[in-house]
Amino acid sequence: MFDLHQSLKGFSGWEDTPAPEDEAAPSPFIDEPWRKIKGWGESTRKELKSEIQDLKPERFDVPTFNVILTGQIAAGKSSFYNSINSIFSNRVLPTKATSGEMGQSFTKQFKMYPFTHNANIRIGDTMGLDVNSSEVDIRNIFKILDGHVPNLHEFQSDEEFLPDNPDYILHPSLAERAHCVALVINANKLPIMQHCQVRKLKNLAVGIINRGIPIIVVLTHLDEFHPEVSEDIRKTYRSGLLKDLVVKLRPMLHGLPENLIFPVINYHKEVELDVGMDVLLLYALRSMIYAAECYLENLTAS
Ligand SMILES: Nc1nc2c(ncn2[C@@H]2O[C@H](COP(=O)(O)OP(=O)(O)O)[C@@H](O)[C@H]2O)c(=O)[nH]1
Ligand SMILES: [Mg+2]
Repeated sequence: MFDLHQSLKGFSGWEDTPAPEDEAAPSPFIDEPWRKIKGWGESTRKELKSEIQDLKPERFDVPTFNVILTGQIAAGKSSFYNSINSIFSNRVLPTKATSGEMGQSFTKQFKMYPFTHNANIRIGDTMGLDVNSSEVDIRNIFKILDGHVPNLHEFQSDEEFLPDNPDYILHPSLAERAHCVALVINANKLPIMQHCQVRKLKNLAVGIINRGIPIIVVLTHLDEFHPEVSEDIRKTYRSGLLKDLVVKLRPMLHGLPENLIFPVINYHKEVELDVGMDVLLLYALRSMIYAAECYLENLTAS
């Protein structure tokens, strides 16, 4: 049987994280939370929502904060977008961004969604990477981040989007570029990720870091990764398993600080909103806009 605890020790695809054989399995819960948040109740949800709704890029020469979702295929990018829309609509919405199995055929399309609950935010849903992705796919993601790709563009498989394409945006303005990248990663798949996939994610991260664009990691499928957490979501930051996962993820993302990594459970089977799920999702979204704000601030200052 697959043993997650055992697998976390070795991290099959993670060349730089060997672990001694006799190390005890990490405790599922620790006494002190490894992250402190304002709370898990209605007042926190309300506060985060109103804060996000008020954020504007008014000090900068751009109409919107542009957040681009990328990462693994089927990690939950479209579901994340749907989940945050559900929270702001006060009910679990039917799928808007293409999600699930059906979404596979559309994963090569780039789509920029307006966020109707705050018109100052746009969220781009992109194809992600999997074992079959090539270097060209990674370069095409960089083209999106750099603003060369128009909304609704369909990438042809294995074809690099180049300036000779009539749709190519040659000189994108800051308003067309990414101001933050959300790397969406399935927490449950991470410990069993293959070398080649880890390498691709690392390459993606290097390219984003080299561009100076901030990265926020969204760790999805927390419910599957640590099922006891989904029974009581307020235990999220007391999960030793999750803490261990975050510690092991950081080197892969070139030492990305822990406070830029956000575990979530996307709406996938629920029919009612859950305040704890919303708090996790809203923290992730708020951090993306904060990061975008910081990025624009730095560009304006320099
Ligand atoms: N259990 C669970 N399933 C999820 C979660 N997020 C997404 N899913 C499911 O994972 C599958 C892929 O999600 P999708 O949003 O289409 O992934 P994308 O390819 O990254 O856009 C769908 O069946 C979702 O319902 C999550 O946090 N927990
Ligand atoms: Mg999708």
